[in-house]
Order: sequence, then structure tokens, then C-alpha cells
Amino acid sequence: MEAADAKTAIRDAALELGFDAVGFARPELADEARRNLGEFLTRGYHGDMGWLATRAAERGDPQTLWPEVKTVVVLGLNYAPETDALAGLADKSTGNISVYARGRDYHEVVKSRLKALARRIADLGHGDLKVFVDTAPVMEKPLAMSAGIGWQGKHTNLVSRGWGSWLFLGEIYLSLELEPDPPENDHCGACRACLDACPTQAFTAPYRLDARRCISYLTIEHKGHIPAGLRPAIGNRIYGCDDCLAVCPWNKFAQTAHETRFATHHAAPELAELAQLDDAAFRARFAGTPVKRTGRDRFLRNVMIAIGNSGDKGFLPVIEERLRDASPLVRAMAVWALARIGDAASITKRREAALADETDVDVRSEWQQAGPSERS
Ligand code: B12
Ligand code: SF4
Ligand code: SF4
Repeated sequence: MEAADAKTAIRDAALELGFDAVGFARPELADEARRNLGEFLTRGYHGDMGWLATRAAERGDPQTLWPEVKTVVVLGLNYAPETDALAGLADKSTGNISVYARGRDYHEVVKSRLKALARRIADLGHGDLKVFVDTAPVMEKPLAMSAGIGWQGKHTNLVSRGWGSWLFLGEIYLSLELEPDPPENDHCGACRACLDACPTQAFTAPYRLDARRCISYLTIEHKGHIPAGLRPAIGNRIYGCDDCLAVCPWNKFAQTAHETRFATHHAAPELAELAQLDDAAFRARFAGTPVKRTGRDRFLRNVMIAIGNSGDKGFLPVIEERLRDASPLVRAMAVWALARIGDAASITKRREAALADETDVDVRSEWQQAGPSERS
């Protein structure tokens, strides 16, 4: 089969398997992307995502990851929500889970499709290949831009003219050389809607993100205590954040995802109910979804922050229970929540008792910070 025919066959197979976007790129990144990655890491913008730094050389160069690669096939899968992605932010009695995590884990869905496509390509007899999604050391967005699927918007994610900001990405590296597609141009123009929408001002400039301020990082990747100054802006976002994606004007071209496994199952769970989850109940409830990634303690840390941001005294009994939680992450955020919504007299009493107890370091430190100033 000629290379041009192979390209058509791969594209057709990808679309047939349900991918929404397909593009072909050379296995190289622009020097600028590599330099940017270096500067992002040097500035420490990756926070405690040490894995971004440890395999930076492979991330910055597909041929370092796999020397035989001659072509990168980039695939996009639409996950646009049926309704307003930000509607759940208004109801403070519930937690808002970001769109990508409301249904089946996309890693599984994209990977199983990539594997099916890989089998079809292997049947065409075109040499070796490797399949990657998300967790591999691959800079997926710059490669997707080179492959013509979209451009990296000012919010740093890939925006497509056909699907807006709602595309998952995955790649197949081929040892076969195929003609690359023309790269896509930047169509952000003078727009800055995403930059202005960010609740925590995580963009230090257009196209530049300090992940340490991003709610997605704080609620999913970050393992420790979330800095006190950022907690109020988190609102009821208990897993990820969609604000910068959702305001992108290019979304008007997106159609609701046809992949039913992304349909919403966990969009607006009651905070009071989530705060009661023990480890087994958490795992049972979120099995097969991306939410399971944080584990129960980090998730409940987020839930307690959302409760603290609710301003609703009806949560006081729930907070009371979590003050005795086995996890110091959860206990400390229960203290924070109590300091935000409890009444002054009981807070002062508890604070004094907690400060006298030197055994619970996390709780003590939280009470130290949550002094009277916290309530002013
Ligand atoms: C690490 C990571 C995160 C981190 C950091 C995000 C980031 N923008 O880097 C955190 C946890 C914050 C995150 C959040 C989210 N993520 Co994420 N994430 C990744 C991951 C694993 C690596 C991205 C990476 O290489 N970052 C390093 C930076 C340097 O590279 P970059 O983002 O391409 O940025 C370029 C420029 O914008 C510029 N730049 C950006 N920041 C800075 C800073 C400085 C100082 C400089 C000089 C330059 C610069 O340089 C880069 C190269 O040119 C990718 C999967 C993958 N393997 O690629 C998924 C991925 C990017 N995530 C994805 C998603 C869906 C999300 C969320 C929407 C999830 C959510 N709803 O909560 C949010 C969106 C937040 C946002 N505005 O980016 C999708 C995006 C799909 C798309 N259409 O683009 C990906 C591709 C996963 C996938 N396979 O589908 N993510
Ligand atoms: S995901 Fe949310 S917190 Fe992160 S950059 Fe976008 S708007 Fe800001
Ligand atoms: S919201 Fe505007 S600036 Fe941001 S990615 Fe979309 S078009 Fe670009």
C-alpha cells in the first residue's frame, strides 16, 4: 500500500472507531515548546508533579521516547457536556465535579479505542507502533497543534474549530513515515475570556499557567494541604475545574459527546453525603471514574473546603464528625470549615483546647492560622 493510501486507511479507521479528530505530525516539537517546558519546570510551576520533570527529555522529544518513531498520529475524542458545564457551581449544598470526570474514566475509553486502532494499523502491515494517552511522557497539545487538530489556546489547552475546548487527546507513534498534515494556526485573536474567568488567577500571562494555583492541580494532583489563601476561590469545585474551558467562544461549534460512557453520573453529589464516605464507600462510589485517583482522604479534604465555602450552618454536625477523622488532611480542613461557618464562642473554646494539644500537628497548625482574622 502507498503511504498516501495508508494515511487514508488510518484516518478512515480512526473515524470509524469513533474518534472525532485525526491528524498526522512529524515526531518533533518546536524548539519553543521544549524551551517553554524547561522554563515551566525551572520556575517550579509544576508543583509536586515531579513526574513532569523526571522524564522531561522524553517529553520534549518523541524520538528520545522511542527512537524508531517517524510519524505521530494524534487522535481527539469529543467530551462536550450536554448542559452548561458551570451550572453546578451555584448550588453550594452540592459538590461540582469537572466535566471530564463525571462519567467513565477517559483513560480507559481513549486507550481501548487507541488499541483497537493500533490493531487495525498493524493489520495493514506498516511496521511497529506504540500507543500513548495522558500519563506517558508526551507533550500531547503541541503535537496535536502540529497535526492540525487545533491550536493551544491562551488557557494552554487545545482548542479545535470543530469541537471547541472539549477534546481528549491520545497518540499512536508509528515507525512508518507518512506525510504530515498542515499545522493549525492560533485563532484566539484578542479574546481573553479564559484568562479572566480563572477563579485563582492561575495564568501568569496568556499561554502560561502556574499549575500550583490551578484548581485542577490543587484538587486532584496536590497531595498535601491546599494553601489557605486559595481555598475560598475553590468554591464547591471538589474535583477539577472547567471555568477556563467553558467560557471559550469556540465551544459554540461543539456538539454533545456521542460517547455515552462520558454521560454524567456524578455531576452534583450532595456534600453532606460525600463527607460521610469511608474508604470502601468512596471506592465503590467512584469505581471506573477518574475521581478514584485522589483516594478518599484527598477527596474529603476537597469536600470539607467546599463545605467551608458554603456558608451553611446546616453542615455543622457533619463538620463535627470530620474533626475526629483519622486523616490529618481531613481533620485540618474540618477545622478550616468550622472556622468559616461556626459561631464565634464555640470556635474560641475549641481553638484554645486544640492549641493546648501538641500531639495533632496538622490540626494545631490549622487552628493557629484560623484565628480571629480568618473570620473577618
Ligand atoms: C500536567 C497536566 C495538567 C496539569 C498542568 C496543566 C498544564 N496546562 O500544563 C494540571 C493538573 C493543572 C492539569 C489540568 C487540566 N488538564 Co491536564 N494534563 C497535563 C498533562 C499530563 C501534561 C501537560 C504538560 O505537558 N504541561 C507542561 C506545559 C509546560 O506544557 P503545555 O501545557 O503544553 O503548555 C505550553 C504553552 O502553553 C506554554 N506554557 C504553559 N505554561 C507555561 C509557563 C511558562 C513559564 C512558560 C514559559 C510557558 C508555558 O508552554 C508549553 C509548550 O509550548 C497532559 C497530558 C499530556 N501528556 O500532554 C494533560 C492534559 C493537558 N490535560 C487535559 C485536561 C482535560 C485538563 C483539565 C481541563 C482537567 C479539568 N477539567 O480539571 C485541566 C485544565 C487546566 C488548564 N487550563 O490547563 C487534557 C487537555 C485536552 C486538550 N483539549 O487540550 C490533556 C491533554 C490530557 C488528555 N490526554 O486529554 N493538567
Ligand atoms: S482549570 Fe480553573 S483554576 Fe485551572 S486555569 Fe482553568 S479556570 Fe483556572
Ligand atoms: S477563551 Fe478566548 S483566549 Fe481563551 S482559548 Fe478560547 S478563544 Fe483563546
